[in-house]
Amino acid sequence: MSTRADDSSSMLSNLSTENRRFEPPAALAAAANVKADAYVAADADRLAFWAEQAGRLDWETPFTEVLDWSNPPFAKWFVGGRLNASYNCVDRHVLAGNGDKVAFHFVGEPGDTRDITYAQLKDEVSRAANALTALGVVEGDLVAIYLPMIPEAVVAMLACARIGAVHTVVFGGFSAEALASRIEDCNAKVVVTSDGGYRRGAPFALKPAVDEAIAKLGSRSPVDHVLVVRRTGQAVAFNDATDTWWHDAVDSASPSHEPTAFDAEHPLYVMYSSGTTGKPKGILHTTGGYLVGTAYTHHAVFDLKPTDVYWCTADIGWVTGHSYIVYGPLANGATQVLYEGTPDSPHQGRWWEIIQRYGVTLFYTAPTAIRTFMKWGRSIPDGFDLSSLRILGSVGEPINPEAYVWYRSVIGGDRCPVVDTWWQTETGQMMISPLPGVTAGKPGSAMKALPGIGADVVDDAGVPVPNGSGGYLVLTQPWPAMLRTLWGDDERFVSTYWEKFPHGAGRGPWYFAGDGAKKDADGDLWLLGRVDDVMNVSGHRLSTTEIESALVSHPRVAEAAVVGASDETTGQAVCAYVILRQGSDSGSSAGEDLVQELRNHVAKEIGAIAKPRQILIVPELPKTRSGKIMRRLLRDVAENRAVGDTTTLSDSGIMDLITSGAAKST
Ligand code: 6R9
Repeated sequence: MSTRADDSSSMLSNLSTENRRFEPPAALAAAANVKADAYVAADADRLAFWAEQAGRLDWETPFTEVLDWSNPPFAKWFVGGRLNASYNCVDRHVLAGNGDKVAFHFVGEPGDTRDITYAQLKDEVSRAANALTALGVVEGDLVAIYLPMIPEAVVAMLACARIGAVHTVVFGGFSAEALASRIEDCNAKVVVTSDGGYRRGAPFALKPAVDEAIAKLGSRSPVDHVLVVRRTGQAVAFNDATDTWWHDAVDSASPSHEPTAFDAEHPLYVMYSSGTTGKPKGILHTTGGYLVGTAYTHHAVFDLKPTDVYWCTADIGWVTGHSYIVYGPLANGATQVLYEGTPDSPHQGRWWEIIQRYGVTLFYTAPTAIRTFMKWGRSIPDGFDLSSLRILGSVGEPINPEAYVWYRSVIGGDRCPVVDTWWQTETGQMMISPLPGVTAGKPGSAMKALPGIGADVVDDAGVPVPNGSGGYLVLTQPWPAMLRTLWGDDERFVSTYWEKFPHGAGRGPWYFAGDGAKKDADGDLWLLGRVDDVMNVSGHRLSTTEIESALVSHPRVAEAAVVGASDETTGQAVCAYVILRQGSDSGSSAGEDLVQELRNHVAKEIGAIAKPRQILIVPELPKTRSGKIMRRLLRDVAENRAVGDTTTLSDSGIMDLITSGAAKST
């Protein structure tokens, strides 16, 4: 984003012309967990509001102060309180008589299924806690978890929390290199892994990457033990000095384990976020505030009722898996689906089949998945009974209005509210989102800050912009699940998030989220993408999100990624990569006409200035494992550079396809 203060209002926009509105269904609104008065209560006394939400948890020792913000940006929430996260997520539900309730309907990709009740989960977590203790893990130790989406991943996380060990989950898709750097940075004593997992119908290996990571670190390796789950049964190299089978250590351990309470600010986990530059940031979350923030938002935004079946499709290695598969939903005693694999294995209706089979009522996924389903066509979901669904969530990227409407109509049968939830690894909990029983949704808008959360859009000087203008998204108040620091790097924590807007109206610094946003005429919020991705074309700031949404609003486009490439005359020029909906031909002769048509379509939707200089029709886009488009790599292609670091790509072959396509078109 440009640094000129007068720039923020020159952002061109087509999104503000969106005028479709979706009122909450009357029955849902009448019975909603959270109603409009929550905003009023939180506005009247924010800290009292959060103190009340803390009452959803069991505290061994009550806290004496809600928030200590005397040394910003270092926050302490629920000061003096003591609790155990694993007890709150598991034991207390069993003690309350819900031991037979299913915690997880696990669905393995090859078709194996397993239902795990809260009572069974308690035994399994207790066994794993005892096994970790036997391996020498004590309070404050770091444990790396490198597993596929299997129940043991959840069990391992909760077992760590139970004994006060700090987990760091590394995506199963990451390389040995990435694993090694995380193990070293956080000094992990134990690694929990598996022989492998299943993806796209085939087994893949994990254990060799752990061996390679440890070998790479050599004498610098902090790892004493590797605990190995047997998932696929493939052959693994076994080092008797360090390696232990999970089924040996855990299955033989006692299923009783007395959890100890820890301070509310005791570290719960470190999650590495691979920014676009520099070494990954180890984002630290602590116990009390994080659990309060995730449990409350899950209760409010998904309106969780005891009979609901909730399914979040995120990987456990992404923060969404931590907050909205493990800690929030389990603290609330939810019944969930946990699915190991991909949406197209063995067929493109796999997810809808799972929803039909388990009667899923609350569904949480990412825009990238929704656009993929749009590309495959509605006849696939139309073949399944999705009538159990009542609320649909979205997270990870801005959801294009067209994708929102498709999701609501095709998946949600025109009856389910869509909750577009904006948040980050750093925020730990949802921050900006509709409430399904309160908000009249606007396709493409995350609407406004949840009760108890302060968000605004400011210009370069930190002054809130008027309605109808854009700028930087900031969070104006501390919140319970906020990151506490970057692991071992307080300085980087302060400089990355808190130095840009240091004097938030005399109330301490405001949190700089790194996202561009806009307030519409009603003051509702539209997220515009990372500020690093904003383009400057002949002095006009253009948001990648808005041009992408204009492209996706064309009936032949399923997905689009837009980047700014340097241009001699305009400073930057708009370059677009487009995936077509299935059935629309992508042959090269039709291609030229279509490209012209799409360029004109953008000009009509936004303005001539936003007309892409170049549009490439591509079969796929480069994405991270959490589904975010890696625009940095597309910028490399657009500017004819060698493609940069691709280690966090979900599929490394994609860049070859795109670069060869780009070469042909020039
Ligand atoms: C939870 C998660 C954070 C970044 C964030 C923003 C983008 C996430 C969004 C969204 C628009 C939404 N983002 N949700 N943008 N609307 N509903 O995604 O965490 O992986 O740390 O990414 O994702 O750019 O700053 P994380």
